[in-house]
Amino acid sequence: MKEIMMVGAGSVGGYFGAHLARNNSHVSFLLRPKTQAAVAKNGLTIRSAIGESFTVRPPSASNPQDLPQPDLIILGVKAYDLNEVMDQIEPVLKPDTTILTLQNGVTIEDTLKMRFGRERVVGGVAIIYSKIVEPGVIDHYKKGMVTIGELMGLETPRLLEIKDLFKEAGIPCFITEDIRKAKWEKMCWNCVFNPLTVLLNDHVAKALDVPELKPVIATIVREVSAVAMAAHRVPLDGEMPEKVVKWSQELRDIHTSMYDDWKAGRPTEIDELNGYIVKRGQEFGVPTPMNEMLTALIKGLLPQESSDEPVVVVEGAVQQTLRFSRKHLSQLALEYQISDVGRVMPNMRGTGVKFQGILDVVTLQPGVDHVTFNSQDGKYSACVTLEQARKFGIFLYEQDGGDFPFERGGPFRLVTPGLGDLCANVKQVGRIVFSQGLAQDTRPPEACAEER
Ligand SMILES: Nc1nc2c(c(=O)[nH]1)N[C@H]1C(S)=C(S)[C@@H](COP(=O)(O)O)O[C@H]1N2
Ligand SMILES: [Mo]
Repeated sequence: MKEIMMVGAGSVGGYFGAHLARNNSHVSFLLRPKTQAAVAKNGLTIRSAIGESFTVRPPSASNPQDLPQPDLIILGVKAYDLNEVMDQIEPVLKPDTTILTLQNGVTIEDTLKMRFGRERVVGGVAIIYSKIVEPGVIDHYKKGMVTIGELMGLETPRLLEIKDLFKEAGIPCFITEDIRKAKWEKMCWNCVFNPLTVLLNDHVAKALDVPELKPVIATIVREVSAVAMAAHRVPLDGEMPEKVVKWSQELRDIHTSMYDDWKAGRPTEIDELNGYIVKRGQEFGVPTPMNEMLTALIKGLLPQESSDEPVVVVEGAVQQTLRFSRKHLSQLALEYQISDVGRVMPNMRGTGVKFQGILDVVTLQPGVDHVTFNSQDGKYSACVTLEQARKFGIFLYEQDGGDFPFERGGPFRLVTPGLGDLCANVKQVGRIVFSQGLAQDTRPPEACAEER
């Protein structure tokens, strides 16, 4: 296994991939364009709280054809990205390329097997706590080991080879004869602590320390175990609820990957975790009310936008934080839509909506009289009165049926024709914050003339 292709440089792919690449120039990375650009420019950096911090500069590409044809592919991306990744790697598989997955979820190995054949697939479980700080930079907090196994349970030469690769990289790697059971045991833990940390908005410890949650945790695990047996013929230990709690003691102060995804506004793996338990439970007549409730609550809690879709957040003195995507803005009342902003602002081109249209949707708290438009990077803000915003504000969100271009101040730009201050035309608006009284304003003291 000479050429190794790591897919993904997130908390899992980034951490393990960086270690593998450290002393092995044959480790390359298949990445999304944004991450690829960052890794190509600055390398891939691990900042570890418990081990070494380092940067590697591995070959990377967002098209697998641009990388050496792999003997081993390691999947370190989120479970929900599997389909896209399978399409990407298919054309570069050699007859004997092995695919190792380190992803969460108990169906990945089967999905890979159906698509590429059993002989290609090696199952894996990663035990790690790390998170993406920004593309190409991973913070590592705890653990960092893998368990791998053949679907048929044998200890094959390729397993030993993979184990050696990890060993040379300083990553503890264990071989198991029962990779399905290992995956289901992690599934139990994930189905408990991923949703609970999100719903409690806190660390694992919080879930462990509320006495009323003890029986809830046990019920979640028992439902997962029942589905493992009914749908997959994987018998789990009767003591799993106690085991799950025991494993968690040393992870008390962590959040979970679902918590991090949720906080970062990314999609979560709920469909592959509790949602999967519910779905299979229904098929096999296994009641899973607790997992059903968790799935529903997580889905209800999350913004439904995908991570790549730009949104502007509306918050501050409002009853409820709101997020507007381009689609949401285009669906605001027709009477407020400005299909051609050039008519009111001759040097501008694009589609916008009067700020009044956004105001109609937001429920303000009593006394609100100002609103601040903050740029995404937090460096520029303009605070105007509610009346000024209502009267003059136009929020640009589209040009030629696509995103409003970044160079022109997109994806969202405020313009205020008639206000008499060009400096109030905030580019790349990321947050709109309502307040009583003045708030942050970085506009230059001398107003720039409106007409040029
Ligand atoms: N995000 C952001 N928006 C901004 C600024 C800025 O520095 N950052 N400058 C402001 C100022 S002072 C002016 S005069 C106008 C200039 O807009 P223009 O580049 O389209 O002429 O943008 C305003 N919006
Ligand atoms: Mo300005």
